[in-house]
Amino acid sequence: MSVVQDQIDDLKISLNISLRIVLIGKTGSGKSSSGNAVLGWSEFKSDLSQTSVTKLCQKAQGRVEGRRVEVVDTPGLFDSTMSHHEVNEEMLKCISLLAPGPHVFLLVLQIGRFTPEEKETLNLIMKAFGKDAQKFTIILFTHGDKLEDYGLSLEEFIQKKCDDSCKKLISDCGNRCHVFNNKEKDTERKYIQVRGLIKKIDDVVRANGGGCYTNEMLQEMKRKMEEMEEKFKQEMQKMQQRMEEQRDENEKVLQERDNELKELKTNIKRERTLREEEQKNCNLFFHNITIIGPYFQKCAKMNQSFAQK
Ligand SMILES: Nc1nc2c(ncn2[C@@H]2O[C@H](COP(=O)(O)OP(=O)(O)O)[C@@H](O)[C@H]2O)c(=O)[nH]1
Ligand SMILES: [Mg+2]
Repeated sequence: MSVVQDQIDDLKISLNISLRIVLIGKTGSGKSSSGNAVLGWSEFKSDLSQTSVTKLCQKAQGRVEGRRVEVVDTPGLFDSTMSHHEVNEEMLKCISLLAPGPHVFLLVLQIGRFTPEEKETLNLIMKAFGKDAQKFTIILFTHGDKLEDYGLSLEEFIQKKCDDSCKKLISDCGNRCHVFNNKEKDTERKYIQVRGLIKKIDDVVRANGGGCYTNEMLQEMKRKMEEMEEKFKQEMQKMQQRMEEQRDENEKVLQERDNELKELKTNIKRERTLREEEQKNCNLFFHNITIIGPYFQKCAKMNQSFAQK
C-alpha cells in the first residue's frame, strides 16, 4: 500500500510542473546568496549590509536537473525597518507570486549566528505564517564554510553548538535541515549541495501529498491572529474597566474617610471651645469668690456676735 502510495506521490511530484520555493529569514542570513545557488546564477542582489537591500519580494525561475524551480527571495521580514502593513503585504505577495502557493519555505539561518534578536525575528516569521507553515519548512543553514573551521558536520554542529531554542526550532520544523556554503567555488560540490536540497524538498512535497502552503492558510492564520488580537483587546478593555471601577471605589472610600476626619476635627474644635468657655466661667466664679468671700466672712462674724448678744 505504502509503495503504491509512494509511486503515486512520485508521479504527482514529477507531474508538478515546478518546485515552488520561498526564502525567508533575517537580513544578512544568506537568503539571496542561497537563492542564487539554487538557480545557478546571480539573479538576486546579495549584500554584506545587515539592512535589507530591498523591501520587496523578488521572483526568479530556473532549472535544476531538468526540474523547473521558481524561487521567491523575500526582504528581511520583521526586520525593524518594515512596518506591520508592509510585512503583511509582502507575505501575501510572496505566496501569491508562487500561486497556488509554495511547496517549501527555506528558513535561512547563518551558522553560528543565533542571537536573541535573530531568535525573536524567526519566531515572528514562523508565528506570522502559522503552524501550518512548519510542515512546509526546511531550515537552511548558510556559511557552511564555517563548519570546516569548526571541523564539524551539520548534525554535530546542531548537537554541540546549537542552544535549546535553536534545537526546538529545528524539531518544530520536523528536523529538516540542510547546509549551503555559498562561497563554494568547486562546481561539482556546488551542484551536490543544491541536489541534496532538492531531494529534501521532494521529501517535503511527498510528505504533504504534493500539496502546498496556500493563501487560504495564510488568510486563516491572519484571521486567527486578528481573533486573538480582538480577544486581547477585549480583555484589556475589561481589565481597564475593572481598574477604573476599583479606582472609583477607592476614591469613594477616601472621600468618606476625609469626611469622617473633617467631622471629627469639627467635634474636637467644638469640644475645645466648650471647655474653654467652661474654664472661663470657672475662673470668673473663683475670681468673684475671692472678691466677695471676705465680705461673706465678715457678715458671718457679725451674725455670730448678734446671736451672742
Ligand atoms: N562565507 C560565507 N558568506 C556567505 C554565505 N552566504 C552568504 N554569505 C555572505 O553573507 C552576506 C549576506 O548574504 P545575502 O545573501 O545578501 O543575505 P540576505 O540579506 O539574507 O539576502 C553576503 O556578503 C554574502 O556574500 C556563505 O555560505 N558563506
Ligand atoms: Mg537579500
